[in-house]
Amino acid sequence: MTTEEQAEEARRLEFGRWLFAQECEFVFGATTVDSLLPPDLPEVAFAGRSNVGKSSLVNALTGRRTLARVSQTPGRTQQINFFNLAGKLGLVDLPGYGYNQAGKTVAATWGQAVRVFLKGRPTLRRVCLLIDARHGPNRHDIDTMDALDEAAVNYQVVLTKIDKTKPPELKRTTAALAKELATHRAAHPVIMATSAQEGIGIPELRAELAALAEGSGFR
Ligand SMILES: Nc1nc2c(ncn2[C@@H]2O[C@H](COP(=O)(O)OP(=O)(O)OP(=O)(O)O)[C@@H](O)[C@H]2O)c(=O)[nH]1
Ligand SMILES: [Mg+2]
Repeated sequence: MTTEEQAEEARRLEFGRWLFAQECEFVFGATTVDSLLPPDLPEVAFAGRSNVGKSSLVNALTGRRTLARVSQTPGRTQQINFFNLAGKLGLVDLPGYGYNQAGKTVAATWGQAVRVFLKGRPTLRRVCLLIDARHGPNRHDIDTMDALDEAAVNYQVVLTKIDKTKPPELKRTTAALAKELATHRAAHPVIMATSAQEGIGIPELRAELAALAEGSGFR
């Protein structure tokens, strides 16, 4: 990295730190397509299988323990939850896929609302696709990648719970994923490695996402 690139990186990190230290409020939880919040701010959504750590990541990014509800039991988040970060960036915590405790009909409605949201949201700047660093992608994750490719929605893989992996394992998962991502046209090539629990990779992810916020001045 040149000195100039280092200075740019420091500015990105600082802006991310600043933005995510601002007020973040829960706005609305939608369960149906009709009740989605009207598109307004640039948005980042957090998607991935149940229990992968989406709500925990939203809390870690915003430095709040209880903004988004977290649970030991998969299927905790059952709505499309909209958060407003400083009036500059929308954060959207999605219900997980691959598991549900609710009745089938309700689950189908959520699934449909999520699909409509992911495919037709004009303000959606990026989807963070969360994948457990211990397990790598499963069939559902690959299907989601394919659907996002088709909808031309930019997405970035965020590995979660890296505190539970050893470096060689993490390296293997990352290498295999990079190979997979190279075959997906809407995928962002950079894989973020995080632990919401230990705060690892959180400043870097803040910088990455803050660059998408209104008036950030970053690309
Ligand atoms: N060790 C470790 N555990 C984590 C981490 N992030 C989340 N967890 C745990 O994983 C479980 C699920 O976390 P959630 O944030 O509720 O997961 P989610 O993806 O929102 O789940 P759904 O809402 O059910 O789709 C909880 O027990 C968390 O404490 C992490 O970085 N490290
Ligand atoms: Mg959740």
